[in-house]
Amino acid sequence: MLAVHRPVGLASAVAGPAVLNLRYCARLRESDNAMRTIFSEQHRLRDAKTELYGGELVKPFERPSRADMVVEAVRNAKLGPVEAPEPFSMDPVLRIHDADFVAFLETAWKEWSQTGYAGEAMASVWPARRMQCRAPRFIEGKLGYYALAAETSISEGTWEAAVASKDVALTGAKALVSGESGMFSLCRPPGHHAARDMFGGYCFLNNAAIAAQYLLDSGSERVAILDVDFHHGNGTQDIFYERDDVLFCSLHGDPEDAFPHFLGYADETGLGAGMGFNRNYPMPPATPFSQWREALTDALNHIREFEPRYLVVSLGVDTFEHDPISFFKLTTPDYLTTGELIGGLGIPTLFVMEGGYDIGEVGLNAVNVLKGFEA
Ligand code: SP5
Ligand code: ZN
Repeated sequence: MLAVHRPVGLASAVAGPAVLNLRYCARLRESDNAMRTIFSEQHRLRDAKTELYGGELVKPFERPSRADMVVEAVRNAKLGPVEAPEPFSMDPVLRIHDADFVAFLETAWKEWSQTGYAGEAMASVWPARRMQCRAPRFIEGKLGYYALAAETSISEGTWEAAVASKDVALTGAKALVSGESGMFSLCRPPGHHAARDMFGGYCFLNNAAIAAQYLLDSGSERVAILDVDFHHGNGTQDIFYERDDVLFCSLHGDPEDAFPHFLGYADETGLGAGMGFNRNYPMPPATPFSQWREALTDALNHIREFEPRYLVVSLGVDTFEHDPISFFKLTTPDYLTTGELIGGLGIPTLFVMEGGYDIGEVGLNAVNVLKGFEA
């Protein structure tokens, strides 16, 4: 059980007759325990028609109904209030992402639509080995320069949704600074694959990294990031790889077998000042919860030793046994246990939504982590 520091306006509540006071107290206690969810309807602006999957263009796995299912599950579970984000400036984004990359994301759809191509904006050419790594003028070249994978197309509204998503993350982070012990930023599109100058893996702006930096900039010395999405959080790792103020721990499918394939090995432990502040737990196909939980326990021990002021959890539930693009075997009750284990740290925690593609179960699985955390 975490201590709750949320300031509540008691003054007006205690003014009425005694019987009312009692009811008010009960309600206050209830909402004190409740976790607040930040959610933006703007997520729907990210509604790409195509994803490159298995050599075909398919309807994207990362689709609007995901977030709608999660917010519905939050409401059904009476987890707590669902609130809209407040708008932040681009400053916190520019603490993490390069200005030229941000400018590219902002104008990519417009530039692409001016070419007259029929489809959505997709990378098809890269600065591969022994070629020049510089951004060319034409959008087709720029896409390859800034993309880390081809599956993620940029569509109309993608930028606007990504901006709203980082506001969702930042609003949650700000509430932690105000004394909340647990917050849920229901971000969509997700963020953990996005590096300072690359998009891909359904991610554009790295919501978790932006929130973590905001927490540091609010005056905290150390922040830990725990990434439990099925995929390695390559973007987050890359962003903090040479730093000792952010401990990054990621549990994921072995990159030998799983996206993003080119980062996430166990021997990536940090560089320079960041040496020892990056920990990867790659795991093989069909990994069951018993094994995954051992990795989680080890990561949590390292986080405890690090003594962070805040914890950011990149919460993907694509570790689920029936996830259509992943290969772990977690079950719905396992997410309750996961939340309990994370809550056992007693560190103020921001949950940032990442992946999870079993549309029918993504809501319950995500909410179970949050319920477990609060238990
Ligand atoms: C945020 C997040 O979860 N992004 C994941 C992006 C994964 N995109 C590439 C998926 C390639 C899937 N190949 C799966 C083979 C399954 N048979
Ligand atoms: Zn994922």
